[in-house]
Amino acid sequence: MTSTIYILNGPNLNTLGRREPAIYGSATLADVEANCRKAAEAAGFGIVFRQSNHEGELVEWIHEAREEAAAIIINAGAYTHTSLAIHDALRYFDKPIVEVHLTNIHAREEIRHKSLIAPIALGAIVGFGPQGYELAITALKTRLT
Ligand code: DHK
Repeated sequence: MTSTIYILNGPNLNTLGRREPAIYGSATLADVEANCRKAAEAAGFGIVFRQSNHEGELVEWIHEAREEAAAIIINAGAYTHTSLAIHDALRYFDKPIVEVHLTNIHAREEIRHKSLIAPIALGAIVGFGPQGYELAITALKTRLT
């Protein structure tokens, strides 16, 4: 079985470190990726780490992951709250999914409380900033080995 994890990031996460740092923090997406690479190496996983501002591209990557990945870690950004297309693609993935958010979406505006990913995820890690991605990798280590 493959030991690759796809780590997918949705819209605006390319601006991490510059966008509303009081909310999203000062780490950049490159920092998050570097931390993920370290954590994945320690856990014995390879990772594919990507970001897109386009819903359809995220859907295509989820389809690709069905063939290539043992699990998906996803921060779908605002699409978390709106995208039935991403929800449907993740249902078809049929392997463990961990939802990650930098912020505690439940403590923010009501529109962010609803996640279309949560009902089909193994679990969700929210509110721990970039560390959430590392916690997700650790959780998958337990689940997949
Ligand atoms: C990131 C975003 O871009 C928002 O649209 C979500 C999420 C929350 C985060 O906390 O990582 O509502």
